[in-house]
Amino acid sequence: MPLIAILPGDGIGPEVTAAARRVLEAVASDLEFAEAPVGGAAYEAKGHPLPESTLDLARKADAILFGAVGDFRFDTLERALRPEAAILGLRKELSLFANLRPAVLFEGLEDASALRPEVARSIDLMIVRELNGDVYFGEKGRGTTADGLREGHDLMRYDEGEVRRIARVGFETARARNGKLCSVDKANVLETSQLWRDVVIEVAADYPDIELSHLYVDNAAMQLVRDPGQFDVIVTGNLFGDILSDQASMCAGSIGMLPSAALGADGKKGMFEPIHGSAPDIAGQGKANPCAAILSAAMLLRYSLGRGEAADRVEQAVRGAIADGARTPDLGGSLSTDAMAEQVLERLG
Ligand code: GGG
Repeated sequence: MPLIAILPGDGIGPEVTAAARRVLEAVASDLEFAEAPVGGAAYEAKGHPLPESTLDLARKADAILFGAVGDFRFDTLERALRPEAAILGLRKELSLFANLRPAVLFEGLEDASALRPEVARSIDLMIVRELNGDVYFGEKGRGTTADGLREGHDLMRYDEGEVRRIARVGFETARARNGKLCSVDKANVLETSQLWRDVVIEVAADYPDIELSHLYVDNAAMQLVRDPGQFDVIVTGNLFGDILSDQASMCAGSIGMLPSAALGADGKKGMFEPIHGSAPDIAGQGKANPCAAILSAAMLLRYSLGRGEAADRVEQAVRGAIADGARTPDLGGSLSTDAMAEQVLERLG
């Protein structure tokens, strides 16, 4: 019986993971679920955002369904105790280095997109974001300058092994899609990005069938809104991928629509979560869009459990609900989180 760890987290995390769990239960009757606190909820309950018991569950589970972490109430805590430390800790502890973030405009969402409808319609891309390196994990600190000014720093760092393994995921993902890979960096300014580009070009020798291009991140951000149809797969670092995927989500209608999978070397065991955060301003009001969490559950079925057919059913049910006009407030509608989940469940047949 596959064990699914549910880590709901903070804010709207519990609402959207509950909806996604209902969908998983509807398409797979043989799953075992175990829930554990994470983020601010875990800090409040156990004094740490990623308690050992939560990490143990995550280690032994076949897959993790994660909600969201973050709450302004914990803004004054030291970094290691803030809710966000949990998500970084899980990714690092479980060596989940490859983050797949699909951005697709579903039929009917042209009006919700930040782009003109004819441009929005061309969005169908996959962002492959590196998750274990970059400024998120480089040496950090605070100090004082010689002039007595307060100083802060986060080291941006990658080694060639880290770049090579994510580049391979990028090329393999492009091979499974439409054969185009765009590597995004800032190689005109950053040493890490020059290394990134060198290594991506080396790896490209093993993928002569893939059309490789390079863009600086500022240009990539601009191209995403100008002509998103030019992108098939984007491979990029941790920070750039975090920012570009939020941008891509608004091109696709709402940040409430984008799921993600964080995978390790086997491409199987993973942590699946909506790309959105905890949105404490709307928590507990039934206003959150559960689609990103439900689509993350579909990715869990596909990657961790190898159940492509069930994953297709879930994705079709979300597409169907959206095409038929089901809308939460972020999409300009008034359906509650649960009512949106019902629309999806009804279409699972
Ligand atoms: N579900 C995504 C989430 O909770 N995001 C909050 C967060 O800490 N994000 C940092 C990141 O994704 O690197």
